[in-house]
Amino acid sequence: MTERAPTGSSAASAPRIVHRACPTCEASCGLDVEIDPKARRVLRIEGDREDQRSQGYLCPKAYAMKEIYEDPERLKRPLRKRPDGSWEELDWDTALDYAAGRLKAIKEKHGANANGFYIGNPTGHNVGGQLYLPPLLNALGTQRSFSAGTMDQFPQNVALHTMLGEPWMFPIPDLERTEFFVCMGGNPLVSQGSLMSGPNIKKRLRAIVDRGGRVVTIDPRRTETAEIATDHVFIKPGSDAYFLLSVCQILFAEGLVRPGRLADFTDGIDRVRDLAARYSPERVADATGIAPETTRRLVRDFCAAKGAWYGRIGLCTQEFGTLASWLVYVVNVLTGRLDAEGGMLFPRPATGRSEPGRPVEPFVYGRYKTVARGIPEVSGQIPCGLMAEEMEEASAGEQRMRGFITVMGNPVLSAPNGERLAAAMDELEFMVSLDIYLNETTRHADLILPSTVQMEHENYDFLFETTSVRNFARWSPAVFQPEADQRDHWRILIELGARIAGAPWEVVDDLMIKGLLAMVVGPGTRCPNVTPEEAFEKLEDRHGPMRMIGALIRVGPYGDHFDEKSDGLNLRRLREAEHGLDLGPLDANRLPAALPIPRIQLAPDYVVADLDRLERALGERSRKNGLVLVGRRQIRNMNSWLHNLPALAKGPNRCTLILNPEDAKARGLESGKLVRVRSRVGEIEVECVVSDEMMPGVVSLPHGYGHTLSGTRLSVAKKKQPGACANYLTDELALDVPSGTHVANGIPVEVRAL
Ligand SMILES: Nc1nc2c(c(=O)[nH]1)N[C@H]1C(S)=C(S)[C@@H](COP(=O)(O)OP(=O)(O)OC[C@H]3O[C@@H](n4cnc5c(=O)[nH]c(N)nc54)[C@H](O)[C@@H]3O)O[C@H]1N2
Ligand SMILES: Nc1nc2c(c(=O)[nH]1)N[C@H]1C(S)=C(S)[C@@H](COP(=O)(O)OP(=O)(O)OC[C@H]3O[C@@H](n4cnc5c(=O)[nH]c(N)nc54)[C@H](O)[C@@H]3O)O[C@H]1N2
Ligand code: SF4
Ligand SMILES: [Mo]
Repeated sequence: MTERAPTGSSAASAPRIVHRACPTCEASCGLDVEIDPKARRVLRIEGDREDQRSQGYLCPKAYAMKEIYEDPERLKRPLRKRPDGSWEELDWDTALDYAAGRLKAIKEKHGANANGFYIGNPTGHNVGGQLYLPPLLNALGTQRSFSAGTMDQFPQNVALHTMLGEPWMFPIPDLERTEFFVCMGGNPLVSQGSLMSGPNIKKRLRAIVDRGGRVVTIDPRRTETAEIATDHVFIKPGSDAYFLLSVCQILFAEGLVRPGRLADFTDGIDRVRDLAARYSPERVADATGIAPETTRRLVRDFCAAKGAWYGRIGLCTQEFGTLASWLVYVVNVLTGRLDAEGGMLFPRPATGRSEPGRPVEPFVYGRYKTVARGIPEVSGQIPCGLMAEEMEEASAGEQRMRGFITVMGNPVLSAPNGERLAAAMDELEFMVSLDIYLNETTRHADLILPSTVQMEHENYDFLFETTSVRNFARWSPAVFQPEADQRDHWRILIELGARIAGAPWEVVDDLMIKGLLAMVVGPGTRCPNVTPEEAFEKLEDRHGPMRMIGALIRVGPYGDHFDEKSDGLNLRRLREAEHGLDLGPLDANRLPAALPIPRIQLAPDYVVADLDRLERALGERSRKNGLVLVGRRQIRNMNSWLHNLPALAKGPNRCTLILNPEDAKARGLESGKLVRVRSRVGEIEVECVVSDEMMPGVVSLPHGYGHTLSGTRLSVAKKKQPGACANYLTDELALDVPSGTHVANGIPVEVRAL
């Protein structure tokens, strides 16, 4: 439980409106949630017109929070699997003792690495989930650390870490002031903007066009975003690094390199020139499918405007994800667009995570390797698709993973080769899932620990304040008090960790906050006149994530510095701002002060080394002519987990394979036909749609479906949107080598009529 009643809970039981942010995607729209407190029902959800960030905007997924809260199949109490496969409810103490006991016994008998964990995506939407992983992970002490990151942004983390010394300081397009927005491998009209968080991206992109600017999409599919863009360029999947090198080559060859003030603190510009020299647009045209003249014109036009060049997941989860992600940043530096108005800017989160003077955390890799295949760790991550072989006795032998924890993740549907993973999970000695559904993954667990859901706990947008198109700070209240025997996610994490470590959780929690305060107040900090002890006494909450957020905010760039700045921000003021706090447009010229290292490394050795692999693949790429599969997001999905909600699952089957008319004709296919799609690892059957929105040679399929397995409690998903699982086709052995990220885009497939 949070240590605090939701705002207004003392008020009468008449229907009333609670303002809070939608937690479902990065946009963080403000909502008016009208509730009947007595009946504990949500009567209505609308966009909050007074919200400083979203001004009334919402999308159909705004209802997800209500429908999850009301879903009769959502779990509220711990479930333990009986030997016959049926489930029994447990009380929390029994469940947590049981989980901690089993994990600890495995650790003691086989060593820390005999346990492993997987962290899923909703963690990023839950402040307690982010702040309270350390007590659990430290207690486990295992190197077997997996997350959805290696199916997502991890190449960007690696590129940023090696270039800027900081993996999580993402440059964000300055949509409000840019005149020329290049969007590669992202479909913000549907994803609502990722690492470019802001409500109503459609309006923001339209505004660029309306003020005479250009929006250019570069994607193997003519996406929803392309429909409102001024230009669309088809590109062959996985070839972005060649294309971006040719962009660099043109910049140097045509004298367009103008880093401006960045030149004063950037190393490696000449090295980039030398590396790019051989990649003329003519040389890479076969590999990319882009005519040299198109590239040249694009580069010249971009340089003539205040442009921002952006790449997202289509550039990450591909064969050369790190190179492509790196090169996007390189183009922004060479053209002086990084850290410049209208270009790519760095947010200034209220919790102070991009302030000057942070310690350097060096980029590390290769300290240990996976057992089965010897794949090196990168910054503590190993590719999530390799979980299966690390569990299998046949692959990892005596050193296999025996205990396993999933935290808000559904890797059977979300990670590569889900069928192999599902089978491997049954070899585990013990598996516990922190999850609210009995789904394709958690059905393999021995124990499920379900947290409260967003309607039942407060939240702070801790991740998205670092990825937003405007600076903002947003606290959200709990709308309903949870039932007495429900647990917040952070409490489950810390109680489990504390039990494994053998300490009371309250003690662990106090140690965490005291450790934090010792770093952020006192001599040599921005709050030199406050001692950690004084600061501790001044914190508003007694326990939990908001106590930590309160501390960070008070010492942050807008903070009250523990009462030294009378109009500064603190937790009380944050909580009073029921429509959120807009903290202004992103600032330019934050570098180099905001970097933990003195100079930008434009050509880091670690990343550059992968150019050999890229060069070797060039000849091969030009010769390839089979079909390749790419992913697609849809407005009513969020990865795998909204399909059990009636409002979002209704309508016709959405799990369709889109292919180009030429490719359809060659296979005798037309829209509505069932097809069999086969890859190295598996095959699925789906309905096809024929459309010239696809580039010839490329087919597109959404992920997160495949709700056909037995033993789950997802009756709506099973009935309304079962679909088939794209990740039964994703090859877990295909990796972007420098980051260990999987290739979800550009998978060779065969498609045949059924
Ligand atoms: N082929 C292909 N695969 C992909 C992608 C792709 O583009 N193509 N995208 C990848 C990306 S970017 C991502 S981020 C991953 C996502 O991968 P995952 O995070 O593994 O998958 P999700 O479907 O987001 O699963 C979320 C889980 O969290 C649970 N959950 C939701 N809310 C709560 C809550 O409040 N409390 C608790 N305890 N549990 C909750 C849900 O029940 C579900 O089991 O998928 C990746 N997989
Ligand atoms: N509605 C909805 N919104 C979501 C999600 C969701 O599931 N549903 N998921 C959330 C999550 S977890 C994430 S990470 C973000 C992702 O946000 P986005 O990155 O915007 O995700 P997508 O919509 O999958 O867009 C990826 C695009 O890359 C293209 N592409 C594929 N391969 C290549 C390639 O090799 N090169 C290029 N240039 N393009 C390529 C695809 O055709 C697709 O249009 O979205 C978030 N928002
Ligand atoms: S755009 Fe995202 S944050 Fe806004 S209502 Fe839709 S799901 Fe919620
Ligand atoms: Mo993601």
